[in-house]
Amino acid sequence: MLEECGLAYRVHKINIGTNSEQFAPEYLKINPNGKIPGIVDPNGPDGEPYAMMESGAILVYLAGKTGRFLPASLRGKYDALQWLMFQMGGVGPMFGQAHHFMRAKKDEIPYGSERYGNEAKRLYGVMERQLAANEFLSGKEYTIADIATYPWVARHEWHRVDLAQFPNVKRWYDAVGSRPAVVRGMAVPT
Ligand SMILES: N[C@@H](CCC(=O)N[C@@H](CS)C(=O)NCC(=O)O)C(=O)O
Repeated sequence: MLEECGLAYRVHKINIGTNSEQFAPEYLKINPNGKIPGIVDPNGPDGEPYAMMESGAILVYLAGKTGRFLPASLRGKYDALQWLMFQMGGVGPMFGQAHHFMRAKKDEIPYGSERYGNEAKRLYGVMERQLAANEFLSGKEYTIADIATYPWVARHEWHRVDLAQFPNVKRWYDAVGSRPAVVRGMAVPT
């Protein structure tokens, strides 16, 4: 989103693998939930620094700040917010759980892999139907819903989904992934 909007930013890498950096008192002031991402806008709503957690809220904030990627029409706006929340409540947590059971555990727990792997595939089915009828997730426009969802679909191999089975998701994935700002954003922080 920062790349798409051409906003200047500084990246602070937080290693969530050691179970410590995300819980450091300084970081908890930015994200009290101890998770990534978190941002600090030095020029917040009142001109003072403003810290934020929760990627969906951050995207809505940046869309409001820049006037980009959240349609102005009420229908377009609420369509985009629905699909943003679909990511926040479905794609993010379910794919994340699939990764936990399929990748992070030393000894794979088949029940967890099956449960979250099946749920991931079901969510791809929902996106497939939506993208068969629409160019982007919430309609004709590229929005913060697409920006939020793309990085999770970029990990389809981790949750063992073959994009060949979801041709419209694949078409959308290739189109979003070819945007220069997305290429730059996906290369952060390395
Ligand atoms: N709903 C949150 C989810 C944040 C989240 O779960 N972040 C994960 C990485 S994808 C994390 O920081 N995990 C580290 C931990 O739980 O200790 C958002 O969208 O910002």
